[in-house]
Amino acid sequence: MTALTRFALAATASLALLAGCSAAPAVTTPAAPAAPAGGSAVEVSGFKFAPATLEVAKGTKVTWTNKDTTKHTVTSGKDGTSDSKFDGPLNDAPGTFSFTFNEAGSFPYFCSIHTSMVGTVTVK
Ligand SMILES: [Cu+2]
Repeated sequence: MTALTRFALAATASLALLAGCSAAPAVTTPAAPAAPAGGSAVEVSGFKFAPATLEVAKGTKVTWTNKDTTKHTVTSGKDGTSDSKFDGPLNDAPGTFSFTFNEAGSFPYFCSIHTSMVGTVTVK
């Protein structure tokens, strides 16, 4: 075996090692956590909350936007009785009210001017 042949064999072996390395499984990057399902915006239009039921993750700030040309409120509670968790005026369009839900649970609300307008925010 000549010195050149030995060098060639060594080089081939090195290449094979390198190839083996690059064929190793790539480290997979975990996918970014998915955003919480559902939006955090409620539109108030035609004397209705839309969506009337909204599901959000704890810590989500929900914003109601009034599209009507009349005032509404976003008042927590049910059957027209406030439970004082939140109570926001919604001036005529484009009035907005926001509330951050930091506790899990089901939070019904209504409009204190038009008590047939009802909605619920469910916090997971
Ligand atoms: Cu109203």
